Amino acid sequence: FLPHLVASLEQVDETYIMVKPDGVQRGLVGEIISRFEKKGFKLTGLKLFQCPQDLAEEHYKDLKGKSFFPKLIEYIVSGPVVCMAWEGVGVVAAARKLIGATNPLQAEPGTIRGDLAVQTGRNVVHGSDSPENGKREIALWFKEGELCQWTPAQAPWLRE
Ligand code: IDP
Ligand code: MG
Repeated sequence: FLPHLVASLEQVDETYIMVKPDGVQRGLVGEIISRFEKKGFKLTGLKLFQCPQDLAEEHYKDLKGKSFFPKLIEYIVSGPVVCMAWEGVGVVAAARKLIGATNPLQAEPGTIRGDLAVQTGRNVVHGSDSPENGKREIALWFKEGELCQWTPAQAPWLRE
């Protein structure tokens, strides 16, 4: 029982992070990538991409009934996005913390949205909300061969 518990605490997860079109237009790509890089997570996928309508709708399918859904899709396809896959122990929840609340006015200072945005409809960045959605979204946005498995040189300095 105990080894199982320890193993699950140490489980490496994956999350899909995306700089939305406003973040790209505002020149915040480097700043946003930097926050995840400095924290110590591992980048396994990265591309600038013009998202087609059907992919935006599939990505946000759980929000399909919402009144803001059409404007959300219009926003996501309005210009290029930066797609990223990040890996690490606890990366999904930690990335959500780094990103901050959905409404940037409620996001804490120090978070990406808290520091860099003012409106829910222009909140600069996406992050998966569960390990399952992390896997689902990475598979949706990246093709085979676009992801890299590698060992960062700093690995032993990040985790004992
Ligand atoms: P999250 O991005 O913090 O996970 P979700 O509730 O999953 O938030 O919503 C997805 C995205 O839809 C938000 O990041 C935001 O861009 C947009 N959105 C959510 N709620 C609203 C709203 O009330 N008005 C406009 N856009 C919204
Ligand atoms: Mg969400």
